[in-house]
Amino acid sequence: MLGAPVQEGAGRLGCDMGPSAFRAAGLTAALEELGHRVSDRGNLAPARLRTLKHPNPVVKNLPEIAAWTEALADASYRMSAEGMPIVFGGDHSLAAGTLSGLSRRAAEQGRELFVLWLDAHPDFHTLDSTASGNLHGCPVAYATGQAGFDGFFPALAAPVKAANICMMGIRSVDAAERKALTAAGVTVHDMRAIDEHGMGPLLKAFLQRVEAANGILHVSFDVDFLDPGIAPAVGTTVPGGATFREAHLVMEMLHDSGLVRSLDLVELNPFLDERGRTAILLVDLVASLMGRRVMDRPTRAGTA
Ligand code: DIR
Ligand code: MN
Ligand code: MN
Repeated sequence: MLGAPVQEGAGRLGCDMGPSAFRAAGLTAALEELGHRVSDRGNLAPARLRTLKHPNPVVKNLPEIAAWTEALADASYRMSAEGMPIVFGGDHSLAAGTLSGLSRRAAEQGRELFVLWLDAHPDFHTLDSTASGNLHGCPVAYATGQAGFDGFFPALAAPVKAANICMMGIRSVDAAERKALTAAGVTVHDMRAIDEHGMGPLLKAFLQRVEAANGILHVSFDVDFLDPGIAPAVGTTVPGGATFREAHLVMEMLHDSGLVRSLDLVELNPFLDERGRTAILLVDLVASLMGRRVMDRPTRAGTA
């Protein structure tokens, strides 16, 4: 695991404390208790800053986010050869780097990278379409090779196929994103779809697609996927998010699938937390993803 204390992509300060909060909430111990061997690589630093000016005047901290993306792409590419990279932030701009490095690795292995994006937001803005200028709203557009990032963000070795992305928990989409998501062919299960069909069946259908394609699965977990009532430590709370059990079910099903090869944990803002409860919930969710369960049951991976 690797901490990425990037906060320049979010609209408010505090995500730089995320890595410390994950550690203080016991992430390492939770994984070791499940029998995993854990190597905490400490916190990453960004690459060297370049002077970058984008014509869209609202864009914030472009040199910083480009430098983080460069370092994260490299780190996640390297870590994916050694085990299962868990990168904890840090705001969601860090996924620009992890998706870039992981898709490069998958392409070299002749496999397709699939992405489960758990978030209130699709983060599908380009540098031209963003209205807030907060670059945590852009990583999916960048990683899928949407136009307008050339010369600003590092070049992609292998873009992620938009059709290989499944988003769940979505409930705050800007107009430009809605159009672009549909055009690109991203699967978006908004909260209404989850209410209507249930988290389990929607996730199951996606996992079956990944398995049929012999794909590699990356999970990108934004704290605001969760309902703010159970997870207050995030700068962009949106009502109507995933419940405690919906979130655990996702993680439990992901574990049983045996398909997950890497994980981002993002947008935890400890400054906004209540006695660490959001950080602790996140650690428990990661434990479910990594095999914690109520009762033994058969799994596809055979790791019961
Ligand atoms: C919001 C993104 N649509 C924006 N907000 C996010 O600022 O462009 N919050 N990603 O987590
Ligand atoms: Mn996000
Ligand atoms: Mn979000």
